[in-house]
Amino acid sequence: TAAAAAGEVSVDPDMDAVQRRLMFEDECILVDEKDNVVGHESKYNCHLMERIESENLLHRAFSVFLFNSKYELLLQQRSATKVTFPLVWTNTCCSHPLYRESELIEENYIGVRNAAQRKLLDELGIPASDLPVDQFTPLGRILYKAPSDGKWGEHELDYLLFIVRDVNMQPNPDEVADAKYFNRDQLKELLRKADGGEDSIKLSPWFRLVVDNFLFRWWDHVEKGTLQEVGKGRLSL
Ligand code: DMA
Ligand code: MN
Repeated sequence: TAAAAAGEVSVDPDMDAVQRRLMFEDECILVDEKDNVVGHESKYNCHLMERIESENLLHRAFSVFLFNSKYELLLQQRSATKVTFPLVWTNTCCSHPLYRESELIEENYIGVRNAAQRKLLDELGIPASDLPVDQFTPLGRILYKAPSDGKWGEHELDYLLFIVRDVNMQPNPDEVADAKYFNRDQLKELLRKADGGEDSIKLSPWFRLVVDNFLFRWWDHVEKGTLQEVGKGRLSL
């Protein structure tokens, strides 16, 4: 309603209008630590540290890692207007499956695949026709909690989806400040810069978790075409 919208504006006067709209329009899926759906809540409330701590709110998310046919990984730098983790470098695309029929389907990970296809178009302008949903390989999911600043943060059960595909893209400046393909050496250079505090390069906490625990091993499987073997029977990390 208009009154609610006015209230929302006065609470966070500096929030970017596009991001504000998504904060209230997007309804995230609340889960327990075993990924059973236990409810739903606005994106806004799901990312308020106070609500996360007081109600132990945990929501379902996904992280896409897209490689081209040269086996380079597409990374993005989040836009300056993102409410959580502005300007950090991270994997290709992250977001949340929403509390709607098409994105709640658990069979064969169809819900998270549909959400991934939706957000790769929204954030990077990659046409859905370049991203058949059956091409996403789910490799696991991670549970993590990470504050962004004092007020905002993440507490997610995050599905990791890998895909090898040459795509067209047209990044959306509301979401993405920069997008670039990295080979292994270029990524290692980025990690060195981030670790050295150089060039004010910051990485997202969830990307860092994946880099430190899985990424380079899984990259071998990307190159060998054996990603299916990684996924087998171990979708809980
Ligand atoms: C949320 O990403 C998901 C993860 C894995 C951090 P996000 O903040 O980019 O979500 P959205 O794109 O919906 O704002
Ligand atoms: Mn989230």
